Amino acid sequence: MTRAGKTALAAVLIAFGLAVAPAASAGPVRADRSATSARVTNGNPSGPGSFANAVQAANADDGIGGIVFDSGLTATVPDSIVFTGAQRLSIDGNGSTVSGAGAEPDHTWDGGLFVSAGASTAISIRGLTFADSFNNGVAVLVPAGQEGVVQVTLREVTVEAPQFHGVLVDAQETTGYNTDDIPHPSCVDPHPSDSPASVSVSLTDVTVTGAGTLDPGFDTSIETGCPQDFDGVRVDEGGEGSLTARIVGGHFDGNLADGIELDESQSGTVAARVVGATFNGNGETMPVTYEGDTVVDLDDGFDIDETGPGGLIARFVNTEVIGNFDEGLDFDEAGSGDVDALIVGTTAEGNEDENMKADEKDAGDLRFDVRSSSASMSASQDGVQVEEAGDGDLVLSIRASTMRGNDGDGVRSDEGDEGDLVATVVNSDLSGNPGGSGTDIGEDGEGIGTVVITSTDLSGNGDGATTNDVDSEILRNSTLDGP
Ligand SMILES: [Ca+2]
Ligand SMILES: [Ca+2]
Ligand SMILES: [Ca+2]
Ligand SMILES: [Ca+2]
Repeated sequence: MTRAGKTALAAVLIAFGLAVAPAASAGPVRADRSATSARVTNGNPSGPGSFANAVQAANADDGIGGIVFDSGLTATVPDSIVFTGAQRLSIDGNGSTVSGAGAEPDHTWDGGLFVSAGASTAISIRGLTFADSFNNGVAVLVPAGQEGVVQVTLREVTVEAPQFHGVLVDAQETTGYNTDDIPHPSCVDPHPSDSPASVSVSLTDVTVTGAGTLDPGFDTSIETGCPQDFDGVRVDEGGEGSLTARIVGGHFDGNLADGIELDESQSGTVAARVVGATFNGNGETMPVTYEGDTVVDLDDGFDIDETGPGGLIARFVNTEVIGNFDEGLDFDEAGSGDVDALIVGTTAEGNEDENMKADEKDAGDLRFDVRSSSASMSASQDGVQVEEAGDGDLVLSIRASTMRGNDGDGVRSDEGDEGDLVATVVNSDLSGNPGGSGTDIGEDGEGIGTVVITSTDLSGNGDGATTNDVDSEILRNSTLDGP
């Protein structure tokens, strides 16, 4: 990239609050200056110089704040390696690999090739590949009662084909690792702890592929009673506290459930900032038996679920979300709080359900702003679908974007209950959605609905521009008819 290009990109990132801040909260965690490091000098499963030995040393001595691999090692890991210390820990892989290949697969998912299960508030890993885990790739299990911010920083980390999640950060008393739609009664979370802590995850040039590569020798849903909901990256935050995820670069492709799922419950906000990453081909989860029925609950490219007081903030820039088996981007907010989504330069195409979807419930507004992006070719749903319910307004803006060839509408928007609607579409191509409308925009309950569509192609749709209870619709320089 040219200097001018970098400057322009930096300006964009700063404008959207995505700049890479030098502050400690965003950068890689460094061990205390006084801390010492343990070295990994061979790939043995145990003994002097092994990865297991280095972690055991850190468990025994909180003065050890770093683990440094020699370069080019492949370390054999037959069982979960668990860090139990409370100190900040930084692992530098120097391009080495830890591998669970050949190990006996686990049947519960609170382990991994590296697990932090103590009270450490900063885990940082760089330059390391986690291959063929018998469990999760990397897991951070936040203990009950943890306070402050638990920061997980991964840089140039690859996770390939773990049996369960690629990266799991669990700080939530979930009812189990259920899929969104199946609260399986017999599914028990192996780590059922909420904590007051917030969780902050920073992933830079991280690749997670093939999460949920299950052992063919047993059926997880039968063994555990749980659906097979294993994501590339899964972050569960419960109790007080918020969830922040910052993702720069990287690939989260071909995972069994979601590419990334962020799940925030009780009080607190969730904020996701994503630049230049891919979330492609995720969500081909397997059928499970639930109440006698076979249920297939397919999953998304990027899924954010927020409940309780607090809002949902999403910033996606220059990102690909293609060919996922459920939605591409799926944002759900409930309880008080707003949804504030800004999507720029992003291609969300060819997903089975909506390419981009936001669902805001209860008190709070929904703002959904799409610029220079594509949400085309949804196989069974709308290109963009946003729904606001309860008190609050809906502000939808589509600029210089393309929503073509979807099975449903190009853009569908529903404002419900009290609150106003303002929808603006400018310089966009919402043509060729023959089974639906170019725009289908409704305002229900009390409130005023305003739609302004300017310089937009609405041709080749089943209906050009559909409105429901909207007070005023203005079409300027736009094409409604024609093939
Ligand atoms: Ca929370
Ligand atoms: Ca909320
Ligand atoms: Ca609302
Ligand atoms: Ca209304």
